[in-house]
Amino acid sequence: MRIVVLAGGIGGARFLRGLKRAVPDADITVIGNTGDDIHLFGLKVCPDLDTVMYTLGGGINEEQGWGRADETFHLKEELAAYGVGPEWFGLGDRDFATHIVRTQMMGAGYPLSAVTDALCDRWKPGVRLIPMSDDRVETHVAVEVDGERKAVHFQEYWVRLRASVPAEAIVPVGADQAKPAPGVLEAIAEADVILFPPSNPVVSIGTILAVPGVREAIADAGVPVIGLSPIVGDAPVRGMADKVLAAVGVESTASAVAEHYGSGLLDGWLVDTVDAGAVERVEAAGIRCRAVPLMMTDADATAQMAREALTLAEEVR
Ligand code: GDP
Ligand code: FO1
Ligand code: CA
Repeated sequence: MRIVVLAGGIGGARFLRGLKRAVPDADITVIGNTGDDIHLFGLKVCPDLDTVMYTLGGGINEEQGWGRADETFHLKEELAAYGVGPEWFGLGDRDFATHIVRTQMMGAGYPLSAVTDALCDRWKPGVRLIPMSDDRVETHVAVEVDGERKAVHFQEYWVRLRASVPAEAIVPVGADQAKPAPGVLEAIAEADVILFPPSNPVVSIGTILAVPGVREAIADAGVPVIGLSPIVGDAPVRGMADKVLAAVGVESTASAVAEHYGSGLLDGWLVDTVDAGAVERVEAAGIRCRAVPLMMTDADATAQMAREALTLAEEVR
């Protein structure tokens, strides 16, 4: 079975671990969000690609959900001693090596997709990980600080400002000019099923869908497209999805997120059992819906979520 998954960072990566456990023989292609990417200290950092790669490759900091296990921060401290920031972004010594290799290869002319392949040669995530695009896309957030409206990088909004000011608009800068990376449209066209894990609907999956051609390819693939809600009990399980959903005029409920994707894209939607009351509204929007446990508390629970998504895919096929 060929499965295509559109993934952000932690939510996508943890779901993928469950999917691999549920269907060990499946051929899984992950289309990763690169809108979170940021250039720091002259290096290109790709948080969501790295979170997927480290999580599936066994190098992730499990408690934190991002960054490397067994990490130290000597390099960051030395940079700070020179007064070189930003100090608000926590790049560890082990993680730095990934960004150095990536930046060096890109400087030598390799596209991000080829670099990601090379990094995955080490981590062996057991999936094919492709960035959504080789072209630079950066998500910016329009905010009002002290009466002044300005745009900040998504990482600055989330990591430095901790999403403490309302987001007024989300702009995937460069997305309209970006081309899908080699293999993205092919994988979608050849898929037997397409999954939206419980990733952020705006700044993870929304950004991938903003790359021209991706949304159309999914809608035209003619195979079941099944999503899992990242909103449980009218709030994100973690992160700032509520803030960025508000910025695009969508309420933070499992049913509103399904309607935001729409029946033109989604065939099936899983909500958590606490949101069973949302099933009727989602089905009224033309999307088949089931309520099942959606908390990724451990590997077994997450594998069961993946099985439920594949079962729903067979129901709508
Ligand atoms: P990020 O890039 O690290 O923010 O990760 P993603 O975009 O892939 O996923 C973020 C989303 O995952 C958030 O909106 C969370 O609400 C959601 N999430 C995290 N853990 C869980 C979980 O256990 N269950 C569900 N249903 N959603 C989760
Ligand atoms: N998240 C934080 O909350 N604080 C950090 O200092 C931080 C550093 C960081 C470094 C590398 C990396 O791959 C991820 C990192 N993250 C950090 C996570 C990441 O910025 C976010 O979880 C996602 O991009 C949110 O979608
Ligand atoms: Ca992210």
